[in-house]
Amino acid sequence: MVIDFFRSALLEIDVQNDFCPAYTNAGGVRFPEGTLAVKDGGAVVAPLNRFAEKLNYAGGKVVATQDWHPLGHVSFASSHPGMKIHDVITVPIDISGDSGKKTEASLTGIPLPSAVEQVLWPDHCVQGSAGAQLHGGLNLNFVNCIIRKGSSKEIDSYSAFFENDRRTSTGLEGYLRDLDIGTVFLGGLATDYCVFYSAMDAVRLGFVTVVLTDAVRGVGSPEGSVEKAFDVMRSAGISFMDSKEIR
Ligand code: VGL
Ligand code: ZN
Repeated sequence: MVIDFFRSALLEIDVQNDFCPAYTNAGGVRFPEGTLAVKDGGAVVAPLNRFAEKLNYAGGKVVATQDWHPLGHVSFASSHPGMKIHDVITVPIDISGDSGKKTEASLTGIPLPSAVEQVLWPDHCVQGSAGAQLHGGLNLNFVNCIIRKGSSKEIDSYSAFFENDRRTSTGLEGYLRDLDIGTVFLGGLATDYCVFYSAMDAVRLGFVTVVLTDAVRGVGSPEGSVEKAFDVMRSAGISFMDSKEIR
C-alpha cells in the first residue's frame, strides 16, 4: 500500500482523561483514574504522538476529538432515575423541521433512524471538567483541529462525523473534504465505540480508512464487543495496520 501522507489525516479519537487509567503528567501532576477508564487506555498516546509527528512533517492533518457532554446528558445513567450503568434505553429522535444544522448524512444505503438505542454510562467527559481534558501526554503541537462532539443533551455522538441520529454533522467531513484528504487513519479510545463508529462513517463516506491497531484500546462491554467491532470493520473494507510498520 502506497500512502500519500500529504492527503492523509489522523483522527485521534477521545484520548481524554476520563477514558484513561490514572497517570502522572510531565509536570508531576497526578490524574486519577477516569470515570469510564478503558484498560491500558494511556498506551495509545505514544504511538499517536509518533504518527502525528510523521504526518505533520509530511503535510498531512491531525484531528483530535473530544467527547464533550453537558451535565444531565442523555448517555449518563445518572440522568435516568432507576436505571443503571450499561442498561440500554431507547431514545426518540426529533425529526420534525430539519434545521440548518441537520444535514442529510451522505451515508448511502443506511436508513436514517427515528429512534436509537442508547447504552447508559457513568458521568464522563463533562464539558470543562478535568476528565474531559485531552490526556496530558498527547502532543497537541501536531494537532491541527479539535472537534468536540456529544454536546447536544438529548443525543449522543459516538462518531466523529455524525451524531447518533446519523443526520447531524460535526463538520469533520467538510473539513477533510476541503483539504482534499483521501485517507483517514484512526487511533484512540474506544475501539468498540467511538473509534468503531468513526471508522465506519469514514469508510462509508469514501475515505480509505485505516485503524492503527497499536494505537487503540477497547471498553469490552458487552462481552466480545471489541472482537465484534474488528469483524464488522474488516467486512466494511477498513484496513488495519500497526503504526510502526507504516513508513
Ligand atoms: C465513548 C462511551 C461513551 C468513546 C464515549 O469515546 O468510545 N464511549 N462515550
Ligand atoms: Zn460519551
